[in-house]
Amino acid sequence: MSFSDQAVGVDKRGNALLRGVTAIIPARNEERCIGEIIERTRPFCDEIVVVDGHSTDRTAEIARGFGDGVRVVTDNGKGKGDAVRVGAFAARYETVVYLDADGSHDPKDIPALVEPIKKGEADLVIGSRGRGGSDELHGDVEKLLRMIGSDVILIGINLRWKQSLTDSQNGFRAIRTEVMRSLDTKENITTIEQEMTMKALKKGFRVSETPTHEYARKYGESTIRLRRVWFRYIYSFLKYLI
Ligand SMILES: Nc1nc2c(ncn2[C@@H]2O[C@H](COP(=O)(O)OP(=O)(O)O)[C@@H](O)[C@H]2O)c(=O)[nH]1
Ligand SMILES: [Mg+2]
Repeated sequence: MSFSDQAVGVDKRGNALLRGVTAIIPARNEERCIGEIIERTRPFCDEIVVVDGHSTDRTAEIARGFGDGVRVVTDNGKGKGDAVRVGAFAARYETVVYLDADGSHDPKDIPALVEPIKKGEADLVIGSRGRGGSDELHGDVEKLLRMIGSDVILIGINLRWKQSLTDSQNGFRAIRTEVMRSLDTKENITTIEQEMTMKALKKGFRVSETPTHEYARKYGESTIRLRRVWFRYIYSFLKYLI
């Protein structure tokens, strides 16, 4: 039995929206949260693929313990972007939805992300923190610099492809599996999200967004260090802009 047989996610008219959805959860050393995230995600998809980033804790073991409907694959040890790509090729259903293993994303938002794809109105749907709010984007100098950088990139994307997006970076997003596979993504770190957004637009796919709230990571710390990645954000932005 797939999870969607017991799905609780339905649209306003009571139609099940969730058939054909693989939830992909990149996870590295998230043993404290991964079980809860899997549990909360199962009602909203047919299968879950946990992409383990060579965790040294019990992340993979906990995920495997769920058995049927939860598969664990291992990334190539290059970063979250690589994990996102590996997940897309491991998926068995026609729509994939990405969410983090740290409690930042609420699985209850999955139906809203998937709905425009199921209706044939979009190929990529980004969860917008601009419209849904974030507990992680504001409050210190590093976050301010991150905000400024991501806004500059966002404005560039909107101008280049005549869009009115409010978030080009959020990892919480749904995309048609074959579209994701066709984008030929190259980024190995979190620059994968802007690459995915830009390449989808460049290839003429329909990109839309839906408000989703970003919660503070439940345990531990973000692995992203601005001083190590800022150059890659600017370089890859310019590279895919042309
Ligand atoms: N498979 C895999 N997952 C990763 C890797 N790096 C981060 N993640 C996961 O990607 C998600 C987002 O990472 P996080 O450090 O919270 O980044 P932030 O939310 O942008 O601050 C979390 O679920 C992490 O466990 C990696 O190298 N491989
Ligand atoms: Mg996080």
